Amino acid sequence: MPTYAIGDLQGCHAEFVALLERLSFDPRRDRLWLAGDLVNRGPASLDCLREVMALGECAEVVLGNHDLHLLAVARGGAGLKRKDTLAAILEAPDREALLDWLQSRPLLVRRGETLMTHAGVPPHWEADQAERLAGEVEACLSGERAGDFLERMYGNEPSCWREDLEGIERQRVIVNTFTRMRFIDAEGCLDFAAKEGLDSAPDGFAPWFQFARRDRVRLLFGHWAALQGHTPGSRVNAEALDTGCVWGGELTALNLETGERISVPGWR
Ligand SMILES: [Mn+2]
Repeated sequence: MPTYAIGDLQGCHAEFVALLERLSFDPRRDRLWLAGDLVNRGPASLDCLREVMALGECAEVVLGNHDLHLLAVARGGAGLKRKDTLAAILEAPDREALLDWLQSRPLLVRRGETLMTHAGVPPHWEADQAERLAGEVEACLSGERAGDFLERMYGNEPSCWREDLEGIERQRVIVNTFTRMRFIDAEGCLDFAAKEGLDSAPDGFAPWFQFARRDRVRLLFGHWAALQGHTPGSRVNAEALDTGCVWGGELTALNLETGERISVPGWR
């Protein structure tokens, strides 16, 4: 009963189906972990959502920034952006069921010492704390005032975590960390200005996985296509899953038991 972890689909439905075929994936036997950003930028976000939702209990999914953007547009009053390819979902007859399902996905999945989030887990959050903080935002998304939360979730401030943050400021740092983080500094502050390239880190900032952490948990993450599946200079046990399917790279599955990576060509 293999478990496979796959990075950002971003609407690459045909590639997702091809990868599952390559794996001889059997939902009665195998398990799938998806690192978020199921939708947007690619050609078939609606099909991706339907396909993953139909997998039911055999797929574990965490929310990415594009998934949250979809929810913010549909239910939080946010506007579509020029490059968004979300219209088919917003107009779909099963839209509410798809959005309800998406909104009830977690920010973090944990099995033992393996944790999956969309962007990663910063060194100043140990596994138990990361799980608790993700739970705080998951409670907002499933609560009666989820619409309010989706309206106020966006923003780059505050950019630094402090344990005494409260309310929307606290929730915003948690969301931004788990779904948007790339470069951080030694105090754990997030950068939002740099491009994806590893050489674009501002002074004093470095990729989050280059800072040592006290535990040795295994961290699975997507979000950062420019890494091409690598974590150069890593000082933690982290595995990059986004190999840029929507940008003409590949869609990759990591076999969590054997460590083998299996890829199919991305969208051209
Ligand atoms: Mn992302």
